Amino acid sequence: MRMSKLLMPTLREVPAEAEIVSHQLMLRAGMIRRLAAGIYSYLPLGLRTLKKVENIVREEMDRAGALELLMPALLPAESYQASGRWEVFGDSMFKLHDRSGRDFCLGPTHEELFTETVLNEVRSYKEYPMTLYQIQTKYRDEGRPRFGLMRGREFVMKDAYSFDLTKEGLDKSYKAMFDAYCRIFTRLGLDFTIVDADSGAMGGSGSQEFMVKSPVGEDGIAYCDACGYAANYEKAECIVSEKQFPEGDLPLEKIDTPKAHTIEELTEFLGTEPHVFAKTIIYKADDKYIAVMVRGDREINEVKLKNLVGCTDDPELAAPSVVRELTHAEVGFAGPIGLEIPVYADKEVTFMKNFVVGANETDRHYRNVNIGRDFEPDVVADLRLVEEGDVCPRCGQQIKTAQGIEVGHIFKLGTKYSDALGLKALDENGDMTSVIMGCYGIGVTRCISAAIEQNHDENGIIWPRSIAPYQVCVVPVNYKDEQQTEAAEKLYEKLLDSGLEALLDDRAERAGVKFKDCDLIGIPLRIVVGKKIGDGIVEFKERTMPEPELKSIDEAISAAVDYFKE
Ligand code: 9G3
Repeated sequence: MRMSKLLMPTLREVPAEAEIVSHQLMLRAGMIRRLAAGIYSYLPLGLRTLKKVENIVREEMDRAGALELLMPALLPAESYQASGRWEVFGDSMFKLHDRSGRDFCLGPTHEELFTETVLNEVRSYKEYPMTLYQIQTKYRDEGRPRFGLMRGREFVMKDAYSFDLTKEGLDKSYKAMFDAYCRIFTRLGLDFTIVDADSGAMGGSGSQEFMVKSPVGEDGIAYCDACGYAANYEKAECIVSEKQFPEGDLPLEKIDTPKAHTIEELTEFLGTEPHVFAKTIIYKADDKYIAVMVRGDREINEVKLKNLVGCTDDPELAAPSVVRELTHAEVGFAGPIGLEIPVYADKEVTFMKNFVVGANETDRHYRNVNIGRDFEPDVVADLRLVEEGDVCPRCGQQIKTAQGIEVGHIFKLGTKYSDALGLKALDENGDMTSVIMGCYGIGVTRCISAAIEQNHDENGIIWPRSIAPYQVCVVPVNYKDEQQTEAAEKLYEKLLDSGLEALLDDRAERAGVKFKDCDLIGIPLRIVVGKKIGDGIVEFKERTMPEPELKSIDEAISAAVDYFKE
């Protein structure tokens, strides 16, 4: 492609709207342009990379035996109403009406549609197992779209759905997708970690997320270098870590703690460590209220709480008016003693001795509280958030934490959708049974952002060679020098003839501008045609190499061909 003809509106300055590097560089490199919050146009360079990512996903899904379909994005409400999800996702679902007033939505995900397709089109149980997939634009009206393609309201997802007659079959389909995902993210040049994850609203028997470690990732990861354990922050199992407490069963005392609402104020006032205090937080779980206790130096894990309580909606903090009604005290003085609602305690609370809790009286606390004598929790479970330095639940070594970008998420769904939509088939005993499903997502456009977050420097993008928009760029140093421009043309033609995706920077610009643009858009190889062309020598430079190598024209061509053979 001649760059004098390429629509590549590079920017010198970082647009104010972009907070993270990948978003800044995609705008500066002229890859995408924002149309509205979370909605982007793909200019030529952005579209070329998007298609390369899609094709790698497609190749590996096909290799894994999955069949590609394409579903509509404009969907009648009925499918989601049948599964009960029409209301569940509230404002996140883009809903609209057609001219006759009929309810439609822009598809956010397609469990229902794929289940219906199999229901309508698969005639015999002999056709199972099957895995179907699509690479398609999804729509979700995110409350906080941000970070460019990282969290958009319109984005490209590969979503796959497996259909089996037995649990063993699901395990096999799931493993095939797991292996395909490992190949996909490896080919995309992403350094990824696989973490055990919560299945959330999807239900089912477990899920795993493919995470790209990055400080701008929205998900927390807890992992152990020693044994390879890795889990999403929300799911990570916590081991009790004991702390020092005063010995013996000291007598219970009610004490004045004026205005000591928070841990900090309380420990300051009492001159104790945070861990001597047990927090009691009142939650609304669906239509009931519960008290949740964790040690003062810990945080409550609301995903674990939701899964333990089994509530439909996310548990939320009780309103101050409710707290006052239930505890007869201002917020900040709640405690388990004399409370009328169920008390859920994190395991670590049962190891506390002579500790401090709210007295359910404003400005009053109890100290020297002991479980058994003073109160009994109704439920004891792992309810706290994992922390850096915790003990690994698998091998006992140190847990580390990191942020991650979720680029893939695979679920063992079970029969949630096949039950809801009536997808049944004969099993080996000749009985009609609900088909067992899995679902598997990849954030295709999000992978582009993740690749840049992991591969860039101060000059711009460093594309993994498999998804670079072009592979090699030929740059004549002096566009007024006929010998250089003609040699550059010839070299460019030879590279094309060798099957490479080549750019020729034939713009009437200074060499420095050309070099800067070539680095900014992240082209893996650059071949410079300068004064040495008189001796048949060119400069051959990989994007990550500090200095170019001198090569003959033919050596440069074969080196470029070899570079992309890997
Ligand atoms: C919705 C809306 C937002 C959503 C969903 C549905 C997330 C929704 C979870 C999934 C699960 C899997 C198939 C591919 C793999 C992931 N946000 N999820 O279901 F209606 Cl508005 O999408 N889907």
